Amino acid sequence: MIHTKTTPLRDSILRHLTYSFGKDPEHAILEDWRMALSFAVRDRIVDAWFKATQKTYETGAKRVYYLSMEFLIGRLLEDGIVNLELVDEAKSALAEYGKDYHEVLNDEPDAALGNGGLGRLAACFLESLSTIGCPAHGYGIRYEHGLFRQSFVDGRQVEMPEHWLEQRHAWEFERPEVRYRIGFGGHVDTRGETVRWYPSEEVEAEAYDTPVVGWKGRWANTLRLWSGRAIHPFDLDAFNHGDYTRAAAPEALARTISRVLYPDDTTEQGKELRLKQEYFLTGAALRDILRRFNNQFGDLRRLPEKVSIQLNDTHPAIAGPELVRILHDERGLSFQESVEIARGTLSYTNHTLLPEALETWGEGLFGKLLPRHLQIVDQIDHEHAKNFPKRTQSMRSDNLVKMGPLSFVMAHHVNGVSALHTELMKTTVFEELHNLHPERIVNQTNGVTPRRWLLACNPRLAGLITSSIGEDWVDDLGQLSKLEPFVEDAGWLDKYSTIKRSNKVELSNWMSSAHGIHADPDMLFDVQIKRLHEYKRQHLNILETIAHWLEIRDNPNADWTPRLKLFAGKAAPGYFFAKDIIRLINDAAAVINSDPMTSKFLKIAFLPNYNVTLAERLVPAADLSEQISTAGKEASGTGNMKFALNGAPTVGTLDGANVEIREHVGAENFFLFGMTAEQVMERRTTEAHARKAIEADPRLKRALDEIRAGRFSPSEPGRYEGIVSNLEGADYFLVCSDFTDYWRAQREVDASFKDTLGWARMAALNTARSGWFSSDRTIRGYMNDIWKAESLLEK
Ligand code: F58
Repeated sequence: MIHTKTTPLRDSILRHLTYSFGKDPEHAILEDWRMALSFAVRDRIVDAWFKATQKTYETGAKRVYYLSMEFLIGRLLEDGIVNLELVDEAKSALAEYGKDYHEVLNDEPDAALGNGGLGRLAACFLESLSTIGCPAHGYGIRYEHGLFRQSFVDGRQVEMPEHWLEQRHAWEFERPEVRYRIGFGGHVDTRGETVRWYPSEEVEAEAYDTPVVGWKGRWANTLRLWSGRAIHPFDLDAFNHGDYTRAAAPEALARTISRVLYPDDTTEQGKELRLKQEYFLTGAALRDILRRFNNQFGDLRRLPEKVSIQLNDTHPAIAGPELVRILHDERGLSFQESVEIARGTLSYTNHTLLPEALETWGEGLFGKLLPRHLQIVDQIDHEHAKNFPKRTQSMRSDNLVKMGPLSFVMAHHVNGVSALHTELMKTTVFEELHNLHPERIVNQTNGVTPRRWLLACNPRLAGLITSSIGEDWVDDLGQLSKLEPFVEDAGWLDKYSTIKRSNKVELSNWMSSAHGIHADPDMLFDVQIKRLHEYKRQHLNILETIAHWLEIRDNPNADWTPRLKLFAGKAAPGYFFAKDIIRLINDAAAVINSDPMTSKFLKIAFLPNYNVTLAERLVPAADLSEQISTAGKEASGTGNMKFALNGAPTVGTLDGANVEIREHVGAENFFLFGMTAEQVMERRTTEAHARKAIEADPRLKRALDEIRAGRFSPSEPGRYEGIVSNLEGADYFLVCSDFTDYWRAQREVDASFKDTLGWARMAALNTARSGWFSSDRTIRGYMNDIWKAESLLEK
């Protein structure tokens, strides 16, 4: 029986439970119910998926390909249910079987195939591409182990492998017929004009497809993830000789390639595997893209007209040389024309200005794994230098292959992810290349999908919005501005604050049952959730918290605004300074939370294992959003947008998209502090800036003294000497220099929060004025300015 829209969900669930999973309702476990519901929902997505594919073929439309090493998609069941508007039906269907909807949703593991913002952005983009009806594929790697699971032991981060596929996964379709051979190493054979690469090692990339459905199920695109397999999985000869390890070796080796997601790129070991992963993804994606193009159009000169490939950071930047290799070496086009076709097809998004995060590869390693590509990079660089003789920024200096300049030269457009970031790209990392190609850099400020980040995660607020202005905001978020008049209505504001309070109660209940953390929902919920990094300055936050605690102790009877400081985030396993910050926050929490003198006014909680699902719990319940990076360092941020949308005003610096958030929500609804990017650069040149800042602020000095004296680590007083001496010394991220102004901004927050109605107004204006931060707007920007692609829903 086919499960169409007309089959009641209740029947589809039972049918799948019975025939797909072989269980009757009496014996089904929670996972069976989750799978049966997922399959029932999936059936309905598949219909839209087929239709979208068919329409793309029929119209011969241009296709967009988003290549990314990360897709942080999180859970998919609720996403499907919400986008197909099946929430009520799913709830009542499960209730008929005596099952709780939320319990069933909570059984789904997070697909954590990404580290942070970059991976989550890719996931929001996929959903928006489907909502808009732009024909698109995401290409990534099907990591067996996603981002590590984090727990705390005595306050320290401990990493454990993540295994999302251990439980059954409902959303992918294995495509054993879609496989490509990906080679590494070997040698290059040149005979006259003919050049051929003969790899010495090959693995197979096998496709797994996940349909991504857009709002109201009008369109669905594909996320195609590659998994590594051996070409000859089993060495029978070795087996027959009793060498079972050698017999299984080819398979084990090939699988290594898609085994784990890289948690950071700071360590040397494993660099080779990372480069292999990047070529594995890119090589497989390009073969697949060209196969599809050939079937439909044939003439490779039309590639830029029919195909747009977006490189999510430099990780798939090998696409440039690989495309040139295929066009030139394998398909016989001239080198020059191959470069032009590749450049007409590729565009590149930069996500960071941090010099240590811009990818480079030692030419030894690069040449060993990809000998032909190294020659091609050299030739591209040579030609570029010939055209621009005064050029100094090469992609081939210091015995390195530099992926930033390579991506820039091989892309028709290069974009930054917020207005400030894009301008800084032009004056810092890509200054010279920008001057040579002034039309190439464009801005596309990031956004987030309103389906997941408001409609699904904050149903109470979504309900109030829909009852106030109708439901069109869901895929036209600018309509939230229609809420502005309601903000003058005290009755409406009261509803708005009641919703925030309910969300806080719900979060408190969850924290208490899941983690034994007891929080009073009347406190100000002050939230900083993101990867741990010195530039994100979680240590500025905890320093201010400690200083504040000491001040409350000095005067425990004053009318302090009660606050709960919430933290969550993972540190890269090899980033020891960041791990020390986590431990300091946990140590400070242990001391401060058990201080009876202050416990009414201040609590700290660091929730373990931050992931998309935890963010979905925290964002709707936040009163205050901490976006406190050193100006000039956070390319955009997207958490900042989720908070503003859900009615948590920002305390933040003029960094990344904070600048644009402040412009949209209004300066009076944003707690600004800190130096500007320009002042930061200037301050770094001031001698002993940190010492001077510490001397000038007794609160800061006291907090640092207490940490140094072991107040939070009595069994090991010197535990945080590294952090304290770093702050007193180099303080590259200017924690000390920004402390005093951060403190001032936080006291302004305290005062504002006391005015309940005023705060509700400010929060509601944040919601009403965040419409611009929808990833639908961002994707339309890419479609118009970069891809020249069209929506097939509007045709
Ligand atoms: C982030 N980058 C930016 N990189 O830091 C953030 O400002 C921006 O909003 C976001 O991209 C989306 O544009 C980011 O998340 C990574 O996670 C790297 C991936 C490769 C390994 C090292 C971390």
